[in-house]
Amino acid sequence: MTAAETRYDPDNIFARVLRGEIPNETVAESTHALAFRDIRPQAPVHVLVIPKGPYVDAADFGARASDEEITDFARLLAKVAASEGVDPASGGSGFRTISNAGTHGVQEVPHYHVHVLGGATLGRMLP
Ligand code: D5M
Repeated sequence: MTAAETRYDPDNIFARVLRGEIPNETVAESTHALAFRDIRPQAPVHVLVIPKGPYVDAADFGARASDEEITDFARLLAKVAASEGVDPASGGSGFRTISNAGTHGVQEVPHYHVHVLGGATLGRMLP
């Protein structure tokens, strides 16, 4: 097993969601990814998109996932933005994606996920 694979905790909350041990409110699903509502929503639309594979964060996903998994993940995220009505390309008012990593990123769940936030004007985080 590589160091990156060893770093992945197979009992993290989202691994348990993927195994069906913890219920989730699924929004959309694809071969390699799952989208479900955040349990502590920070905006009217707050969906988490996660790969089904064991990746810790965005860098780990980009380094180890297959092209097929990466494409599938990006396509599911786009599908969620459209189905949640926030994609500007289909008349929505916009959204934000955030992915926290590690200690400085204040990542709570060590399974790669992208937050899709929208449904209201969000506060600016960068100047
Ligand atoms: O944030 C992790 C996010 O995951 C945080 O917004 C709460 C959410 N969360 C935690 N447990 C669950 C379950 N069981 N279902 C749905 N959402 C959940 P981050 O800091 O990016 O790691």
